[in-house]
Amino acid sequence: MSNPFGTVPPEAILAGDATDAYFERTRSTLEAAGKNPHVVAEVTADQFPTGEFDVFTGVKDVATLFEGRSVDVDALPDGQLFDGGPVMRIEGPYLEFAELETSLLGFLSQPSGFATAALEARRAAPESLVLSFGARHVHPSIASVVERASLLSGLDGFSHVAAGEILGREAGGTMPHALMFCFGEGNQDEAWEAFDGAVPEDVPRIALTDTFWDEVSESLLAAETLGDRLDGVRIDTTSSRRGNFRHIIREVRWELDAHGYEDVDIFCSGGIDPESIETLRDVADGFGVGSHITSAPSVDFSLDIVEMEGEPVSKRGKLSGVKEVYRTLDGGHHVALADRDGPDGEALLEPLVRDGEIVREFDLEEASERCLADAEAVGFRESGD
Ligand code: PCP
Repeated sequence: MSNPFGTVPPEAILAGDATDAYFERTRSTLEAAGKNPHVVAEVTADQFPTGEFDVFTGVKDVATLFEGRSVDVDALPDGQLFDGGPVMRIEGPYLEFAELETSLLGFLSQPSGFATAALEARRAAPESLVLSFGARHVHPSIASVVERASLLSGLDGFSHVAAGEILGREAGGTMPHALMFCFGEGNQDEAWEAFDGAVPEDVPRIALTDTFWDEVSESLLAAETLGDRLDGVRIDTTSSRRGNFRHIIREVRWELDAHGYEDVDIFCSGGIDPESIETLRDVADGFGVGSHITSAPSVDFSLDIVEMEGEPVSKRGKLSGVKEVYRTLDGGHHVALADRDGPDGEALLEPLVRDGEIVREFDLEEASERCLADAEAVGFRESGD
């Protein structure tokens, strides 16, 4: 099939063509010089712990990248948190993987950034429904990367349909403002009734109630229109009209309760971030989070050779020698030389590839459980309570 969107195809990535040109020059030079040293390289963001943890993911794609290459790779498990030191170690002849550096860092950096931001949202309201709504902010070819990172970090669901097919999970969602406009102002009840009549029974009846009138009026109208069939209202008030958003949500809750609609939940979306989730979590039942996740900075991973033909080496400012990282008993992250005694705790780097063969299995649910348990262990962005 042709590639109308100009994205780099999987074959180019696997072949090592998705690389920076200087790696191709390096290959030419080393081959001309008859050099192909045995090296150990490590992927690291910060050399020493900084006090800020990030979530590690993308490791499954890196395993696929290295399949069939004569190297050994060790890495943190998918979903593990880290704070300094290596997240991955590659050992073998340098020319077995020189050109892969660009793609392997890309496979790790952006998804780990998405997952870290999603975990911030998750931890801001552990008891609330939190959904990923941000697929529209990224190139569609990586929407599944956003949604997978969101699930890894414990979000309850996501909106992107094709990502759902890839991940084996159904996308969620109810209605956009476009649907409300198609029925028009004054006909909101018709829009919600038509929706209720048209979509499958297992789709929650969440009415969008901020389009034409104030949020209280539309929410009460939705409740009167659908009665017991209404599960909730979604309020996506544009930021310029928000004033005090917490007050608006409390007012909607009050009036729904006052009119006997205590069972109608309130969902918030539009510019929702961990701070607003913390502010709203006691008055709203759920949140749709988009740009906070999709605008997350990539984790600034780099790959460095730390051992050359058995001897420790490093660039200035980096740390030489093969390292191990540990989760200490008090939830700390410790970096040490791998051939020395480590602290009390768990060594975190595990075999991923052995002589070109993938030696690990990947399970998203298991990785998500690991992520949430480790977030608890290290006190990741503890929320105010
Ligand atoms: C919601 C919101 C943002 C979307 C979700 C992502 O869309 O207005 O555009 O949230 P973010 O602000 O956290 O990135 P809808 O209300 O469904 O948008 P529409 O106006 O298309 O109905």
